[in-house]
Amino acid sequence: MWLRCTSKCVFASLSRSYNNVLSRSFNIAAFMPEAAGFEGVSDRAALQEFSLSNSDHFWAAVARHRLTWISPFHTVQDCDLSRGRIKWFEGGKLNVSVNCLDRHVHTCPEKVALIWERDEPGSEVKVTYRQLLDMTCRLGNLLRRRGVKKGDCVTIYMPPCPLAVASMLACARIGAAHNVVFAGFSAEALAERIRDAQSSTVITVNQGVRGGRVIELKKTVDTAVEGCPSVKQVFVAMRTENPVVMTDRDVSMEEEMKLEDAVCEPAAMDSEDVLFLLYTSGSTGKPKGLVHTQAGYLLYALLTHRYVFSYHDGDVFGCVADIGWITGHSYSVYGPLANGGTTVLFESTPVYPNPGRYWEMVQRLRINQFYGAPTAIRLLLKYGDHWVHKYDCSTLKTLGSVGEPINTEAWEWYHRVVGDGRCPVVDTWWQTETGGICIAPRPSDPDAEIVPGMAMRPFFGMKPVLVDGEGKLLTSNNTSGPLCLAQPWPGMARTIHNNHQRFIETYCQPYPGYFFTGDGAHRSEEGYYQITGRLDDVINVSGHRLGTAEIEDVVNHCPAVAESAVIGYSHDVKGQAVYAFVVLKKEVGVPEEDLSQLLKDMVSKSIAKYACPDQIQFVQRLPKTRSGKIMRRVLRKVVEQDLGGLGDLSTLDDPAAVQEIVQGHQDLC
Ligand code: 6R9
Repeated sequence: MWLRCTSKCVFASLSRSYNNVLSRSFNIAAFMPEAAGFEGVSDRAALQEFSLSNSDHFWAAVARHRLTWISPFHTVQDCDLSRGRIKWFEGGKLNVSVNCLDRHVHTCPEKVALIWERDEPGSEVKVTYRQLLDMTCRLGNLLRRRGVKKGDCVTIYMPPCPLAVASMLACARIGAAHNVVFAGFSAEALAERIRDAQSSTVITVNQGVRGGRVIELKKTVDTAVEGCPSVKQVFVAMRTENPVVMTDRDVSMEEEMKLEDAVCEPAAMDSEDVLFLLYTSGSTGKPKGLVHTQAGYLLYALLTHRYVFSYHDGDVFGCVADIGWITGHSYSVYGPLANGGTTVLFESTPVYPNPGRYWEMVQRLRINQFYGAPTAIRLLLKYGDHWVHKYDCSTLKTLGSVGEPINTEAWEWYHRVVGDGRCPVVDTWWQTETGGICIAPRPSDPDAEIVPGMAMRPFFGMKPVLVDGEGKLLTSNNTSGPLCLAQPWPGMARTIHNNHQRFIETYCQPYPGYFFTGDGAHRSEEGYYQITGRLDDVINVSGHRLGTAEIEDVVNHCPAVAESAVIGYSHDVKGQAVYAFVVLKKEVGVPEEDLSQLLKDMVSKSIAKYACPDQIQFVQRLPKTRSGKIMRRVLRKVVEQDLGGLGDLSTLDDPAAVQEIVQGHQDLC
């Protein structure tokens, strides 16, 4: 006993002095040059502490150092979370495209900015900073000449490609906001987003190419704009050589760009002018157009990109998310370009032409940081290790995961097989609303522990908190609750387009004084965070957010349907899949199988393919409370086959409804 105690003490004191040596040899100014001016900060832990207790000082120093300003800001921040007022770097003027392009063109014009990994492996296209600036300026001039003004919002419906990035940056150059809509969304979903954003200009491509298939994107835009009187012009870039029908409204983008000047005066934008809208699902049927502004967003994207992934100059960054999602915005486009990095735009799928695609690409492009979604990792691990081992992935240094919880099996495989046990896996938690990564295992000491499946530690300046049902702070560890962010940060969304009240109600009012994320989390004994999932009616299919109400809205539009309830249930590849309970009107006279197919088609057509229910169960009635609310928790338990966990059914209006549903579910299985 005595011996054990002594040896433990000896070990502890040895490791203390070893740590002292480490922290003495750690050069904080090399790690973060701004920190040289932070009093008493000599290691990462102190830097983290400083970023919270001297938040304004921290963000001001970083903003001055990392961004190129046209004129300096006078106020670091003016935020009141309880009232939904969020302002950063007021008084400052800058241009985001200058920060992403011009300043790197001055120092290294021939450096590769984008590697466009096209659908066909081996056909990648490299675009230098000089070339990307040229494209952006020509397009900026074209937009200006065709009447797009500062403050307008341009909708972009394109797959990941250099012209899509140039479109985003051209908007930023002339002070227009962009609204990128994921090119997998249907015409109806696109139209809804164009209308809400009031865009008069849409940018698209003639066709997309993905997984060896051609996708008629221009046709989808044609259908969408029929229902959008605001649209005056559609710019069409040529992704394939196949001509498409062009109307008076359509503009041949590349041809017109050739006629434009390659110099485009950047607009001087206020820090708080809108940079982009990005629509995401909430718990009602109507998607929310989250608004991000110029300086704060860019600063947060570039800082998280550099520190979470330990991105170094010269590295090739491979984020395989589509540019239609926030991950593509922050980590395929804005973060890497603001850092002067080389970033990959991935057009294909993880299994095209075979399940070795990612790793063959890592080898061919010499990717150093790979950032992807758990759903793809779960899919690939099923195909076996040999698809990874065929390729040389030794360039990899960091592996990132985003979009949904990563289960231990997928995490271990990613770490052991893809990363060869050498690369830290950073499970990054964040949202469209947060603009950039909020909780992740890094930055921290390179040898600091990483627990599989845990997002772990807050980023600089971030203060996650857990609250109880009444909104009281849960201060101890080993506890779970709704996850809130207690301190404003520059990257956060400022509002919901045209609906600030909804912004306040969704994020600011549930727990006054805090930003409510909609997720639940667990804080471990050691103080590490693990995300447990959504607390609202949002489900996560293959890392894509979907509101159950959005799907119900579509299903309920079918004349045969009386009402419906949609829930998410766990799926071993997609994370969650969609399950719809549908009550039909009397005497429909159509076989259920046909109706089931019809409803699936309706959802694909109205939203997107990934929103399609995997299971549709027709029921006589839904379980409801006496006040008429659908008891989704009961439906979830039935689908999870956890009949013992149905919980309190005393408020249930008609207990027979549950029995019927249980029986129907068993028949379906
Ligand atoms: C970046 C992004 C956000 C929602 C978020 C949460 C889930 C994202 C996660 C994660 C567990 C992670 N989510 N990252 N859950 N672990 N590492 O995905 O943005 O599309 O807005 O989705 O995704 O539920 O609230 P977005």
